[in-house]
Amino acid sequence: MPPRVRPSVRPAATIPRRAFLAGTVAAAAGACVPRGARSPFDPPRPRPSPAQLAWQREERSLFLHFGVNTFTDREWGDGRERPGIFAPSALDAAQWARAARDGGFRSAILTAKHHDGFCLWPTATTTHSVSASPWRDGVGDVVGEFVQACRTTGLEVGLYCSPWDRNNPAYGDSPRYNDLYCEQLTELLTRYGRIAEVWFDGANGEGPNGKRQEYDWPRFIGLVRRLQPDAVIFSDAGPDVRWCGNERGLAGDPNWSTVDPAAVPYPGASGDQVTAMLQHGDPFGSVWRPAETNTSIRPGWFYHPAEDGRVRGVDELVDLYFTSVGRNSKLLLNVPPDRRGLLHETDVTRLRSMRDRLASILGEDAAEGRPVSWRRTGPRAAHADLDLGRPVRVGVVRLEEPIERGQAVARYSLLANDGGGWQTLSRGTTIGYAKLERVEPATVSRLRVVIEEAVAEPAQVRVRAY
Ligand code: FUL
Repeated sequence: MPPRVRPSVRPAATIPRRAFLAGTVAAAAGACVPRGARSPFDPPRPRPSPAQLAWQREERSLFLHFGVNTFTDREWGDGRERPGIFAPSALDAAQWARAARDGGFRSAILTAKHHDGFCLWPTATTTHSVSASPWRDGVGDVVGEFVQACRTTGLEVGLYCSPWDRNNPAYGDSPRYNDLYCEQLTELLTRYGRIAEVWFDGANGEGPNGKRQEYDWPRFIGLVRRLQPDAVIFSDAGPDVRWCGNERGLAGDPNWSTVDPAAVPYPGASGDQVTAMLQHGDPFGSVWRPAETNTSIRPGWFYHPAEDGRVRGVDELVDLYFTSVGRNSKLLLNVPPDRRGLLHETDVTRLRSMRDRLASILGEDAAEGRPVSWRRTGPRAAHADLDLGRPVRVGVVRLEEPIERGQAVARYSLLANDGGGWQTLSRGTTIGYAKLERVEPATVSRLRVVIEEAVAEPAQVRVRAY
């Protein structure tokens, strides 16, 4: 039998994984990477599924928090809201979808049910839904209109259905509520065609019987797999996509798309080790579970008139792109519909300006079509040399690993040459899907990426220069 322990990933000189995760992740990510060739007995390193790959390539997804909280001015409803208060005066999901598309977003995720339990679709599982509201005379379906608008606009569809339900009398009576929740998922995943992402929040509370609800996660995940086999499932614990560990819009640096699944055993798990794993992943993790970076364009997730003057500015939105997509993650930006059922004009304008600004920064790739020479300098080290062919002013460099083959780079330097020798522009840790480096603008004619450490043989890195 081949040895079960892989000497190439557990050499005596490296820091044990627990210590690595305990707090020194950023500093240790490069330092603890083992050297030497992989054993032929090693299992292949994790790679993304086609659905995970498609999910990552969308780069930007719009999050829409909408429901009774929109009308009560709260963030968390207590479940006692009257369905009659849900009365958007001019709901137009096509406006949401256009704003997303015009902002450069390729998918959108709607809160079909938030913690208050109010369902935005006509459900057979409860009377606490749009059917009991005056909107569209009680025959409307927000989920249906949202899905239709996304299809027309060419956006992929995602749905958030909160397991925590502060309205449902069965909540806390664990098997009974799990049955009901599965019925809700079944309605959502069978009535609306293809769903690309199912978003599970880990919030968990007590029901009216004073008991804490025990969610049957394996059952929920199995159901989604059966009904929407091509969807990615998001939660703290994946299984396909993980939370990035904060709601400020900051993916980790380093950020590995591989994780140790045992470190975050269920959605809502907490602790330092959980936070570290969510933020940074694990270079030796056994599963591919990239991080999604969710944050809001406003202070709250739901619309509050008092926050109309506190919508994030364009500079901040562009920064978010750099700290999410630019750190091997995906940006899930929340833009909440208001009481009319429309995205506020300020937010729509900001989305458009964000796209324009990003297009002006990243519109022209000076490296497009230019020759790159890739040279291995060791089993886990390499150089990529890019000849720009002429002196070019460069302020942003985008590096990409071909992640369909996994993620390997743990530490690199970016160098530039203006004819007078090599100067270091920046140093970094992981690359993955994309690493965006904002550098002191300089006129250069050649760029070099020095891969100094990697956890496996690195595949040729793509370099773009703006
Ligand atoms: C959290 C929820 O409690 C918030 O209300 C919001 O939906 C956010 C995206 O997830 O866990």
